[in-house]
Amino acid sequence: MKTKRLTMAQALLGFLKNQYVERDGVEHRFFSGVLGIFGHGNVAGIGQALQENLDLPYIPVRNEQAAVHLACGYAKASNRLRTFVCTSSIGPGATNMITGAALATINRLPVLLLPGDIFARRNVAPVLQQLESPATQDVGVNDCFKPVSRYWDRIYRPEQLITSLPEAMRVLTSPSDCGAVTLALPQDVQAEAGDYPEEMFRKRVWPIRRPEPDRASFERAVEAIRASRRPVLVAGGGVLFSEASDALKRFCDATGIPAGETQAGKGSLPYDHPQCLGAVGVTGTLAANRVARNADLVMGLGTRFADFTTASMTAFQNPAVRFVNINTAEFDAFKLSAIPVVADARVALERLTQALAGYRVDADYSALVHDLKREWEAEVERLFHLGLEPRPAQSEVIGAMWEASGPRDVLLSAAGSHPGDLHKLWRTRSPNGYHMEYGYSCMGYEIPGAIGAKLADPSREVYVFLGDGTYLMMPGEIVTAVQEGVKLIVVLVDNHGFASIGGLSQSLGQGRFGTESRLRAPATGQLDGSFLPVDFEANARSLGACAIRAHGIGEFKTALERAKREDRTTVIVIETEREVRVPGYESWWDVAVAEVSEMTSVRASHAQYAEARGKERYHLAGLRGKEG
Ligand SMILES: Cc1ncc(C[n+]2csc(CCOP(=O)(O)OP(=O)(O)O)c2C)c(N)n1
Ligand SMILES: [Mg+2]
Repeated sequence: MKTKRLTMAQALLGFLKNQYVERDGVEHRFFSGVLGIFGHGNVAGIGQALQENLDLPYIPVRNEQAAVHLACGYAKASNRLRTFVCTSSIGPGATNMITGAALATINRLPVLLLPGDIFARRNVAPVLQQLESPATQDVGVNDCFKPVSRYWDRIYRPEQLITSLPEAMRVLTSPSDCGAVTLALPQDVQAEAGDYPEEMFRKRVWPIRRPEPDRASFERAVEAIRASRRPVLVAGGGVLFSEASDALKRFCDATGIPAGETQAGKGSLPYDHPQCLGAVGVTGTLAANRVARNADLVMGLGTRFADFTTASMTAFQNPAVRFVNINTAEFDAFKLSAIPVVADARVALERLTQALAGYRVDADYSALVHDLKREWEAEVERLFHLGLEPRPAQSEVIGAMWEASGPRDVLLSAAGSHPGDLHKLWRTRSPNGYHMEYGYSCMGYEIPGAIGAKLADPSREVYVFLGDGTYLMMPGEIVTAVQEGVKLIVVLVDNHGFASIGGLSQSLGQGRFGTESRLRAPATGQLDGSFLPVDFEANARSLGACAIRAHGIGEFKTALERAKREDRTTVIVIETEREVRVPGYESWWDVAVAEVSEMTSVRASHAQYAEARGKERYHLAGLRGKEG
């Protein structure tokens, strides 16, 4: 066997830069570079190896958490066909990545994390930033990555790379198991030399499979769909990952079945497709929620049925409702006692369209879908043009942004009141035109995630929509956007605090306690003084962005036009009327209310809560036998 003498870090990068994936006959280099921050735990190992491998570009970020968000944004916008590697020092640099790892795994996005780790050799322990244990020497902070990683390993000896890396690649490229992969790299081992087989550094192409459905489940699914009179599709993120939008369109055209969309699946169909009902669930449209409530068959397509989709198990109220789930992950396919079709979305849709030839929903149902959709579009128009002065409602800001954007532009957001409003109101015109991180709904994802989305496709304008609260979590990544010459249009909605959680608090009888951005007033000792004097415009400008403050919708529209002409990241700050919110549409979300309280408002809220919970259902009937 021919070998090459390299440090573990040199061997690792030598391997990673030669990994490719292939789907539908198209090849992609899987890792586009390495993101991170150097410290003593990686500078001599990975840092040195990066210098010798400049064809794997190194991109410094401002916070390790943001590195993982950036990689996730990139992977999501690339339909999981490409990603980044993230390197960190040991200790706090490493643990900063844990939130990102959870986000990746929950959203089923491939990211490779390489936290530095304490000395394997141990004789100099405890090293700077080492967590010690009196019970064992075999534990450290990187063990915290285990529950949030789909694959986790620690490389104690240089040759362990040779068997660990193929496992990491298997998981990262798996359509069903993908998520964060963590390889903890002790800082001494990173720099240690070993003899690595040359074979390890040859180009390797990993197939991204499109699994076919098994015959028995498929036939049962076809039978169930043919027998249904009020079927509805729930399109999840799997549709986009599978690039199944055209297949979905053909399926809907042929069968007349309408489709609601989850946050991750929004944009699976263009908003103006006659059977696109838009958002479904807690943040759903009236059209989708009404259709879902009465459906006798729900086809879950690439969805994991999170509580926002099932409206905390209240969305599907037809006593006879049954589920057919199409998913690459067996785990998701079996949810809600569905007929499990473990398969790729595109393949399954193509097969189903053929097998269902001659089936079509009746004219009454199509007419109902048509009417509900028309009513919904009128509601969106109303919310886009409320005409509030001097401060517009958030829905008007969304409307102006939508009107300014082009059909291929990307809207990106993650947490606050924005996911709910955008899920309902944004009119997605092309696949991946709506990029919402709502698996983890992580404040701070927006700016780094958007850098990732923009790097994935620089030809698309990326609009970032975020709140004052979420902006303050990670404004520093504007610096990374400037560094990389990445242009984003960031719309910062200032409503002086957490309008979303404030609204929730209010609805629970808690009067917005602790959710407004206010000074502590000396008179009361409470946070009930005037609004915090944060100058967001100056903040964004100080980080290198172009910054504009817009007063009212007219100025906001002008600012958007200017932002479109700018060639660098532009932040537009607009204050909104926080009391005017987009309502819910016949839906419910289970947030447990205090069962006992001194406060009458909380007691009243609990009484309503107990009643609403009565609508929550178990869906157990699907898999029972014929006699059942
Ligand atoms: C990292 C993180 N911490 C806390 C939360 C809980 N949370 C969800 S929305 C929100 C407030 C967001 O405030 P802002 O960005 O101003 O948006 P607004 O609610 O005003 O629309 C909070 C604290 C979260 N989603 N992520
Ligand atoms: Mg806010």
